[in-house]
Amino acid sequence: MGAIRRYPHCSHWGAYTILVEDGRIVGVEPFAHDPAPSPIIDSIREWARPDRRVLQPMVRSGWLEKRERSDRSGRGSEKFVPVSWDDATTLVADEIRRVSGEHGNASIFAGSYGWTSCGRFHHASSLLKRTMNLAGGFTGHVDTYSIAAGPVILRHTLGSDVACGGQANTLDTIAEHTETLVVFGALSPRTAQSEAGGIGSHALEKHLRRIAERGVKVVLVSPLRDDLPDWLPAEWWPIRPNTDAALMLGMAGEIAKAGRHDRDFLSRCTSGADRLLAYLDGSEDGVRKDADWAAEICGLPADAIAQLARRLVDTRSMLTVSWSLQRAHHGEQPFWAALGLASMVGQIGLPGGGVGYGYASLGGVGAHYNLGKSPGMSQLAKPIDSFIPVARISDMLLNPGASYTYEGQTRTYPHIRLVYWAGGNPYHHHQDLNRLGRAWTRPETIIVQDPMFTATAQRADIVLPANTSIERNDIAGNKRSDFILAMHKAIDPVGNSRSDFAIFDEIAGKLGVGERFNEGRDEMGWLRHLYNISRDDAAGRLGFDMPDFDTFWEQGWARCPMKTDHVYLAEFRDNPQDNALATESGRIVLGSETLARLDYADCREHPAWIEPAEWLGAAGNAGQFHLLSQQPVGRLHSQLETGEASRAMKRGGREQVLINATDAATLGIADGDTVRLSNERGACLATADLSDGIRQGVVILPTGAWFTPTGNSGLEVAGNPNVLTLDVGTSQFGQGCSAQTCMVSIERYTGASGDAFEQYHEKLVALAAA
Ligand SMILES: Nc1nc2c(c(=O)[nH]1)N[C@H]1C(S)=C(S)[C@@H](COP(=O)(O)OP(=O)(O)OC[C@H]3O[C@@H](n4cnc5c(=O)[nH]c(N)nc54)[C@H](O)[C@@H]3O)O[C@H]1N2
Ligand SMILES: Nc1nc2c(c(=O)[nH]1)N[C@H]1C(S)=C(S)[C@@H](COP(=O)(O)OP(=O)(O)OC[C@H]3O[C@@H](n4cnc5c(=O)[nH]c(N)nc54)[C@H](O)[C@@H]3O)O[C@H]1N2
Ligand SMILES: [Mo]
Repeated sequence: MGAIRRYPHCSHWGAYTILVEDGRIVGVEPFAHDPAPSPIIDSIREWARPDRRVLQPMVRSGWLEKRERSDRSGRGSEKFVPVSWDDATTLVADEIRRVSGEHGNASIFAGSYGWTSCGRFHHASSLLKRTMNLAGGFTGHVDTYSIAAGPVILRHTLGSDVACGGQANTLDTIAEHTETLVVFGALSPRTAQSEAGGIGSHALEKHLRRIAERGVKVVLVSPLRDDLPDWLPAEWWPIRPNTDAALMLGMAGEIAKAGRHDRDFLSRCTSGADRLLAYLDGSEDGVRKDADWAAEICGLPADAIAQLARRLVDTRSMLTVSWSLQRAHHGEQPFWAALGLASMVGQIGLPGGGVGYGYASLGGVGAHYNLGKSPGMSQLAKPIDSFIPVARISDMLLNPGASYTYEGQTRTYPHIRLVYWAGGNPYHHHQDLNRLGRAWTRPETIIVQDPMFTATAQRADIVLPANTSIERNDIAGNKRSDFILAMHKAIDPVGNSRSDFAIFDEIAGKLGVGERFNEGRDEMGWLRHLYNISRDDAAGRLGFDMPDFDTFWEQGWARCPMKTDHVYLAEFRDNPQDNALATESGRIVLGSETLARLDYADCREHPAWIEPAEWLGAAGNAGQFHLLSQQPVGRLHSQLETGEASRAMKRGGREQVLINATDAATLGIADGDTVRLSNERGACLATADLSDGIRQGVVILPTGAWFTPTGNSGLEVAGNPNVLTLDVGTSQFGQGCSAQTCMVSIERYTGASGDAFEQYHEKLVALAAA
């Protein structure tokens, strides 16, 4: 028996120490400074198992033979041929050179969306972009799957999207000053487990306990009662999905009808309020927006809506809006309507008043935020400016040369020949995966770099096995995190995998840009360099001392300079002239000149209720259910899907779909039954989980089950909701993803169905067996 060695490390779900004996992980201990560590930390043991790892660089046999003239329908079914690293990186470099030479760099898509690991040095998509920028550029993406419609509309109406990313009122001020808190979506420890780039301490619970202790009146507006912890006293308003904008506007209309809107705030701090008021009182379209009107759309009682509207103006009130609300068709509207409602109430800029977005959607949003510079690899200057809105990937691949709009501009989709994905899993994250499957046959070549044999890697021409973060040294930390964390190498690389930096360094070398890529530094040289940039900035700009690199590395953490007790827009409220916002008017935009000129039906000149493409109130869908796909509690997206925390949430070898017990009884579905969810886009299986904490007519299937289509029909057996979801932009303005807009049918499934894990494994064996 060897001695147990301890390695400080970090992932998006928190910091921990890995205990290793004789090269094997024998324990995972939570970070001592974390009051609420995530159970997912234990699942990292899975990374050390070879079962689903890519163990060797591989090339699809048809591509190896015919290159860009291969039969692309073979992707995902044709066998892979193992190759050496030297051959693999030569093939990659040659292909980048060929495509950029023959077709120009815009025909290379390296947007490569995805969360990869939390290490900021080996950050796969940053290193890919750094490499490609040195090689002449690439087509990238803007915005994220998390937030797109939201920041686009807030940039236009608030002049910035910081209120979406953790710099609206911090939760400490809400916990101390708010009297009425309306939560649209969730304030959930489930999502607050994660933070992009790692998190040192999970602080949500502390703030929620204080809210409970102060006896704040809390209203949870969500189809799911579990969106707040059960120990926080709250009224539950089980709203119909995708109708929050109507509820917000109905309350705004009630306030206006009673003459209680803050005229002083509206005239000093907003522009275009007259357009919104004309919509609310019905002079624009003949329909008065009030509690009765909203009740009809949202499926909530009108008297409660009217009462809450009065409470908003009678007490110090705060609206929080989860990111999920804007991942829906017309997702711009709830974000803008909340801003409109808060402006009518007139408490924006006061402690505990106003509106903010994304609280607890990530662990750092609403927590104290980092005033220092967080570590990160530079992607270097972009030689070309070619991009798509992130979720328009299938549109782009299917429609080269077609035009589309974004933020008021008309642009053209490039013709993509080569796709390079590193650290993301589009066969997890994108909507309407069967449509993505059709789009995926368009590029001549697809390269995927990932530790895991994901559904995306299965469908690549060249697969490069990256190692996981525990097989190399790295550094974690982000703009919201209270710590910078050391990520020590704990085990040797699994199989023939290599670090992302080593892979790109070799490719950059073969492209003739190696020295500019690595700047003469090795792994530890880079970590020291990146840490010292943050340390020097904190000392020089903020007079904040951080330990020297060696001390940091040894102890595993360093504290960051944090901002607490932040009241968003306080200066602006006091003096809007001197603190003008970067909007068309310098004020909060409630009626937009720009959008009036653009004249879009799906994003109008003021916040409005616009019916989504699919929802419970639409005619002709009796017996169907609104499917929401929330973030999984036991893993991050598709990562560590086989880990214990993730498996604990599955039953019968597949993901569970939450369904109202009364609905289930009507359908003859019992708890634990296998059910089939379907619509015209696809079908999947799931295990029924009956509950009275979900609105009737709504079902929830978490994201992240590994895409496992089977048989000729392609029935997905693991429970991946993205075979069902809708792949359309949120609007012509924002073009975000609309994942939460999706109607499905459900039935008890009586056909044969094996264990999804086994079926996934069989597929891997068929693809990669030598
Ligand atoms: N229906 C529906 N779909 C959704 C959502 C929804 O609400 N509903 N949410 C969306 C949201 S908000 C998001 S952010 C996306 C998430 O989508 P993704 O970010 O694509 O999901 P992940 O599973 O985190 O994928 C990360 C990939 O990186 C790999 N990886 C991990 N570490 C490393 C590394 O060190 N190097 C390399 N090269 N690879 C690594 C993992 O194995 C994994 O394949 O999903 C979106 N999809
Ligand atoms: N454990 C874990 N944590 C995560 C992640 C993960 O994969 N696992 N992913 C992280 C990422 S990348 C992101 S972007 C965030 C996302 O953070 P969020 O977007 O906040 O998370 P979701 O779980 O998608 O949605 C939160 C809740 O919103 C409710 N909801 C959905 N649609 C509507 C609606 O139309 N109206 C109302 N009122 N409520 C609605 C649902 O009941 C759902 O439970 O989570 C992060 N945190
Ligand atoms: Mo996200």
